[in-house]
Formats: sequence, structure tokens, C-alpha cells
Amino acid sequence: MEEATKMLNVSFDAEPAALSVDLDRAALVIIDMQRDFLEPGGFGEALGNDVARLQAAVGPLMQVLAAVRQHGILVIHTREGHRPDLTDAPPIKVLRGDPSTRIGAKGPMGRILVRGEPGHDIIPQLYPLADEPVIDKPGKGAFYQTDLELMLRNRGIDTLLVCGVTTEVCVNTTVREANDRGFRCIVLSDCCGSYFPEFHAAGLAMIKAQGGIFGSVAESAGLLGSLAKVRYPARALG
Ligand code: C5J
Repeated sequence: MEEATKMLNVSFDAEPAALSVDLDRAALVIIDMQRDFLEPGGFGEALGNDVARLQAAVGPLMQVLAAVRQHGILVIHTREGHRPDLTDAPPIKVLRGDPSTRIGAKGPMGRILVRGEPGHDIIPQLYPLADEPVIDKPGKGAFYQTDLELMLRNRGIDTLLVCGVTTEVCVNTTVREANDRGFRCIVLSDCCGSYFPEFHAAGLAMIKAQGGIFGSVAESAGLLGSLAKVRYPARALG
């Protein structure tokens, strides 16, 4: 029996210009949707932020994740965090803030931003499937000291659909790293979030300015609409 052949291209609105994406060469990269950033008692709150502000991205991202999974598009999740002995955490990062709420300090969800602790894990609504790679990153960018680039190149990926938190920190850093490595980035604006609405807006504006100097910005509805229209040829009987 022959395998179905995909009709691979989808087109949708984006800024600064509409896009066409080959689904076989695209990956969804979900940045740091961790309990430590989105739930009370974690790193985000330890830094004085209102974590509820990030929740707006969860619903749209759940829809995108479901659609992307349905189409067999590669999904990669990232988590920011450190080894329990903090040997991979720069002292300048660890020593910021009150000692009781620093990276490595004990909080309601375990040690803050430490791998293996409950707070370091991804929120249940977006939990990775067993075959979806999870990149543990020590920095803000997903390429820094990780094997993300190797994974993408091995699979022939040239386009990243980027979502997650926070827009102006880890999403922006990752997009800049990706752009310098020759990957096309499409940031799904409603699937990203920030503790600061003005930084969210500025973070997206910086990506799409000057003809898309770091990438494109699109709302998820356009992608979802075009994914819903993809038709796969019926399998040949045999
Ligand atoms: C931050 C992140 N904001 N994932 N991390 O420290 O954006």
C-alpha cells in the first residue's frame, strides 16, 4: 500500500508580508511554557512579576499545538533551568535578587529553575508527547549550549514557528539566534506572552520591523485556518 503524499504548502497573513510555509520543513518551537514562569511560586513571581499575565497565551497555543500535531509537524519544547548543583548557572544570574527567591532557592514548586523540580516542568495543558524533543537550556536563547541546531539541521528544517514566554526575553533571544543561523522565524503573536504588555508589543515590533529584520509576526488564526484547509490525497488501495 502506498503512503499518502502530503500537500505541503500553507499560506497565511503575516507582517511584514504574507507567507508560504512548507510543512515538511517547518517546526513548532515552544519556548519555556514552564510552571516556574506561569504559576505562582516560581521564578517569574520571585522576580516580582504577575504570572497571570502569561496565561493569555495558553489557550491559543493549545489550539496551535493540537493542529500542528494533527499534521505531523515537528514540535520542540524548551525549558530554561539549571543542574541541581548550579554548575551551569552563571553566578551573575544566580546572585540576582533576594537570596530566598533566587535560582536554586526552595519554593512552593521545588527549587527555583532547577531541572527535575516540579516548577521546572512544562505546564500540563501543553505537556510534551513522548516523541517530542525537550531542550533543556541554561540560557535565554534556545540555541546557546544546546543541540537544537543539530536537531533542526538533521531534519531539514528551515522555518520555525515560534511561541512561548516571554516575548521580549527568551522568545526574542531565540529568534535572534535562529536568524543568525539562517532559519526563518515566524512568531505567533497571540501564542507568546510577557509580564509587561508594552514589552510584548515592543518585542514583536522589533522582530518584524525593517522588512522583518529578525523574522515575521503572525496571529495564530491565519495559520490555523490554512492548516484546516490542507487536504491529503486519499491513500491508494493496494
Ligand atoms: C526569563 C524566559 N524571562 N523564558 N525567561 O527569564 O523568558
